[in-house]
Order: sequence, then C-alpha cells, then structure tokens
Amino acid sequence: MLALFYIFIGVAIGVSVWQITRILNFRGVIANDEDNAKQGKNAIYFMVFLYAIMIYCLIALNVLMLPESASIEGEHDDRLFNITFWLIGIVQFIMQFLIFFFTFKYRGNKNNKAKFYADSHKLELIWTVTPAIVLVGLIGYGLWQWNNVMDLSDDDAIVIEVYSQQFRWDARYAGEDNALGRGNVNYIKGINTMGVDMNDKNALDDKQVTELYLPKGKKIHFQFRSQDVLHSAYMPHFRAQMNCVPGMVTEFGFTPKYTTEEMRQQSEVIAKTKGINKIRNAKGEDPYEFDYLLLCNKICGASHYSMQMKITVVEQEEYDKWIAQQPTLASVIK
Ligand SMILES: [Cu+2]
Repeated sequence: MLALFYIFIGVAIGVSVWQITRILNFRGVIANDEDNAKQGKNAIYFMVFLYAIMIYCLIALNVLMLPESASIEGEHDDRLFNITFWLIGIVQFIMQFLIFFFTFKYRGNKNNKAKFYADSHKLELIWTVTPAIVLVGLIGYGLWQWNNVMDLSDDDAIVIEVYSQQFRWDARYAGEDNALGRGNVNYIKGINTMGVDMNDKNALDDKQVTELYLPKGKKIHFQFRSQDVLHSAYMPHFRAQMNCVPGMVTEFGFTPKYTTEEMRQQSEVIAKTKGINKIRNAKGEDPYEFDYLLLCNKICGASHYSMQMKITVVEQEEYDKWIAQQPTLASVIK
C-alpha cells in the first residue's frame, strides 16, 4: 500500500515537472478567439457538473445526517444549523452561477475592450454591511444557545460524572444526595478506577456504571473529567459535545426528548438505519440497530475510534428501577 503511495507521489511530481516545462514553452503564444470560446464553454460544462455533484451529494449522502435532535436544547442547534446551511447553500448556488456564467460571457474576444472601473462606495457599503448584520444575527443566536446549554441552575437535575481515559469511558451517578464525591487521579487504586475520594461523605452513595441510563424529560447535568489526555465527550443525537480536560471539571446539561424505543419507531430513524445498513452490509458488517452513543471526538491515541459508551433513554419508572439496582461505591470499594 505504502509502495503504491510512493509510486503515486513519483508520478505526480513527474507530471508537474512536465507541465511546468510545457508552460515555459508557451511563452509568446497568445490564445486566439477559438481557444477563448472553447475555455468559455468549458466553464459552463464545469458549472453543470458541479451542480450535478452538489445535488447528488445532498440527496445520496443524506442517510449520514443525524435524525431530529433527541434533546430539547438541541432543537436550537438544529435550527441554527438549518438557517446557516440554507443561507450558505443559496448564496453559493447563486455565486457559482455568476462566476462561471461571467467567465463564459466575458471570454476573450479581439473586438472587446475592457472598461476601467475604479470603485463604488455604494456597492462596498452593501457587501460589507449585509454580511455584518447576518453574522451578528447568527453569532447572537449561537451565544444565546451556548448560555442555554450552560444553564445548570435546575437543582432537580440528575448529576452524572463522565470520566475519560485511553481508551474507555466510565460514569458515576451522584446517588441519593445528588452530590458527587470529590475525584482526583491520586485516589485511583484497584477497582476505584475513577479516582473517587472515599473519605468524602458525598462519595459513599455515588454509583459507578459502564453504561448510561437517562430518564426522558429530565434535565441531566453532566460533569466531565479526564485521567490522561484531552478527550471529547460527544453525544451526537443530543447535539452535545464537551472537552474532557485533565486536571479540571467541565460541564453542560441537556434534557432527553425521546426514549431509545421511541427513536427506533421513528420513520426518519428507520430510513436512515436502512441507509446505513446498506453501507455496512456492503462491507459485510453486522446490520445496525439504533442506539444512542457517547463517542470520543478528539483523536486521543491509537484506539480512539473504539472509545464509546452506550446510552439508553427510558421512561422515569424504568430509570428509577435501574438506578435502584446499581450498587453504591461504599458497598463496592472497601
Ligand atoms: Cu478519547
């Protein structure tokens, strides 16, 4: 494979040198009207090709897009994404047309003469002020949304700590008192893999798990720590991501909107699952069934790709039952 790569680089360098020598030989040769007409038409063909590829990708690759946000807070991320996407999409669609159409329209012609046009204050004002206003609107909405996910004032929220290390996730529920015990890398010993200070009375009722269960419709307050390097806790279906930084605690919150079961029933999710199944099956892998996932979104080392944790969203009753079954740290760590 590597040999093929070197051969490819060798060929690419060879072609470049050959092209450069050809260009040097062109000195003194000036394009005639026939050449210009050909290049003008090529610009239009290229535009058509570009539009075709763009439309094809928008339709065919849509299965790779995420389904509707599964958290209440994430709805605003989707709205912001859609506004930005359509805005950029429409502008770029028009711009591509202008670029290639004018390339064709004003292609070189012996009888044409260029007009000297210095500047227009009115035009410059328009193309400076318009993007400025649009950007202030978009960034303002983004900042508002940032404050929205960072609003952790709800005392009723379930507090969960997510702990990252090369290459796994652990999680800890705050237990009955809804307060997490202190954590520090120096306390890691034996099965105390998250480094919990067992002298802190808040730690005794904490519950360490390897899989997340979340109740639907309840605010979850996440706190993140990292044991070794920078990781990033990424929960794409909830539109949530936060860096896990060694030596500090980061946090955010969201409210799950659909249970795992409800997501599996959604026609949009089924359609996307089928699309992804098709892609996976082509590679001979197992069919995929929808599950929420917590993934690592920082290239943190060799097994970065395998760093994931399953998240199951259930109704409150089922959550209560599940959490009651999990042993407290006091009963596990002696
Ligand atoms: Cu990682």
